[in-house]
Amino acid sequence: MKIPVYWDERQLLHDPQAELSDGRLVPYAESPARARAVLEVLTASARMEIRAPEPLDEALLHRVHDAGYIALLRGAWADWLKEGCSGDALAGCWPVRGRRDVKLTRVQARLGAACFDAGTPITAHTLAAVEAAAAIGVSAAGAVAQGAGLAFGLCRPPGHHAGRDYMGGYCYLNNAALAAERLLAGGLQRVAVLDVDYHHGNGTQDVFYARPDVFFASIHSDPSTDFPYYWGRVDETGAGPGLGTTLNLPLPRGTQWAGYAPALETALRAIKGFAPQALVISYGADTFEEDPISRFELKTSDYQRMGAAIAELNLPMAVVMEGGYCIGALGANTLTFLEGLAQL
Ligand code: OKP
Ligand code: ZN
Repeated sequence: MKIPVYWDERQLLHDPQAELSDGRLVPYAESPARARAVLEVLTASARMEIRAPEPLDEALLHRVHDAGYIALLRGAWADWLKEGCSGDALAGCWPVRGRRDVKLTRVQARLGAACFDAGTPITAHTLAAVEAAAAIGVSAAGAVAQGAGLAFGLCRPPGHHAGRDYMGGYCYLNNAALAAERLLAGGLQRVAVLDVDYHHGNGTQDVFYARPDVFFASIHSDPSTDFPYYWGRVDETGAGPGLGTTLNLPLPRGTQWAGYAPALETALRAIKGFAPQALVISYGADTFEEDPISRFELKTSDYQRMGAAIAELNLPMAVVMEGGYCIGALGANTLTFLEGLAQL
């Protein structure tokens, strides 16, 4: 059986100009070339079958994201032009913590209240790309709900930093959270999300923080040194009915496979203890040794090990693409991971 790979060309249309990095405006790292590189390698593999996603289910989208936030995303570009702005739509004014809730009309202001960094500019085609990525995440989960043992959503932009009502870190809609909700909508009682991106998946954590039916485990660079800074510490374990269903495993910069493997084993043991019926994997290849914005030191062959270890859970798996910025190795790293998961 071939591995279904969901893809939509519209994801390439999202192409912001620049981002802030160490106080400089630099070319946007989350570029269309990333997705093209992965698509090219997966298309060339006889093990993969490229498929178009199902149209995005509105009810499912509203289960994960706030209606006002969805409306903001959908209207932002037109509102931005109406306000006479010409660059990418990007906030320049943010509410300070504790600022009282005020009614905002200007999109310039509303964007500021709905993002936690300057990494999510909105362009003319961002909405189309973001909705395509969300549909891809849902479709990969749909394939699993219908019996596929493994499906891959080649999502771009990524999603794991996006919360119920906010964007940030290149993410607008949470593709992994949507995938988990799709599995639950298909009749499952318990789903786990394993996030192996270099950066903590704060959006996914927030969406499911008080939920007893979704276990969230993340292995990431220590937030005391790395983005997203305000989430991802070990004492964040869930709240209310979701207490104990969040597991954070921060690792230091410079981590290699020898340091990564035990954390992965800890995450897998905890997931097994939760007894989920399916697994969503937020896959980021920015743990790679040559990643330009990250500081772990995994090698291409380590992704085979990572995939094979996760496959030991013996769960159906919907994988969604998150980060990974070493474009030259992104395709090979992703294919190697999927081959490990499929135990090829
Ligand atoms: C998105 B994903 C760069 C500033 C930080 C944000 C990184 C977002 C990563 N010096 N930029 O988790 O790969
Ligand atoms: Zn990342």
